[in-house]
Amino acid sequence: MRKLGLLALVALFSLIPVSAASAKAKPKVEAFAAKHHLTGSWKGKDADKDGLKNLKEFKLGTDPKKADSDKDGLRDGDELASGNNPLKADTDRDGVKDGKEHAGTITEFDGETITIREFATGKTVTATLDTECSPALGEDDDATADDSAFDDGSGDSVDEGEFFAQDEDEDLGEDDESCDDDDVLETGAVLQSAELEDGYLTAYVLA
Ligand SMILES: [Ca+2]
Ligand SMILES: [Ca+2]
Ligand SMILES: [Ca+2]
Repeated sequence: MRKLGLLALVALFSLIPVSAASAKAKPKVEAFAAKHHLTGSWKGKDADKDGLKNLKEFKLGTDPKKADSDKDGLRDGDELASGNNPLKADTDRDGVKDGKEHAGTITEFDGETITIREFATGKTVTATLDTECSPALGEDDDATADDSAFDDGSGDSVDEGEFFAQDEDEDLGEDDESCDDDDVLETGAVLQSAELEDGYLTAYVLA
C-alpha cells in the first residue's frame, strides 16, 4: 500500500509542470491581445501598418500599435528589412540611431532604371542611373567639397546634383572612369542615405 501511494504521488507531481506549461502558453498571446486591444482575427492583421503582422509583433516583442517601437526613425518592418533590431534604437551602437543610417531599400533595378523605397516616407522613387562617378570619389577622405550635397560623416563627399550609388568600400574610388556600381545595386540592397534634390537622387548603398 505504501509503495503504491508513493507511485501515485510521483505521477501526480510529474503531471503538474506539463499542465502548467500548456496553461501558460495560451494566456501569453491572449494577454498580448488584451493589452493592445486586439480583437477578432487580429493575428493576421497589421494594426500599425509597419509591415509586420500583429502575431509577428507578438513574437518579436514589438508594439503592434506603434509603427516604430524603439523610436529610432525606422518602422518595425523596415528594421527587419535592413537587418536592424526593432527594439534597439542604435543597433550597432555607434551613436547614430538606426533611422539615420538606413534611408531605404532598392525595390527594383534593371541595370538602368532604379526604384527605391524610402523608409521614412514609405514612398518609392524611380530614377535613371547615371553611371558616371563623382570626381570627388577617390580623393582624400576628408570632406573638402564645400558644395557637397551630402556628408554622411564618414568623410566621403558627393558633388551636388549627381546621381550615383556607391558602397562603403573605398576601393571604388580608385577608378573614376568606371565605378563598380552594379555590384552593389541589387534588389533588396539597403541604402545608407538617399537624397532627392532638383530631380537628382544621390544615394549610398550599404556594403
Ligand atoms: Ca504591425
Ligand atoms: Ca509595430
Ligand atoms: Ca532599431
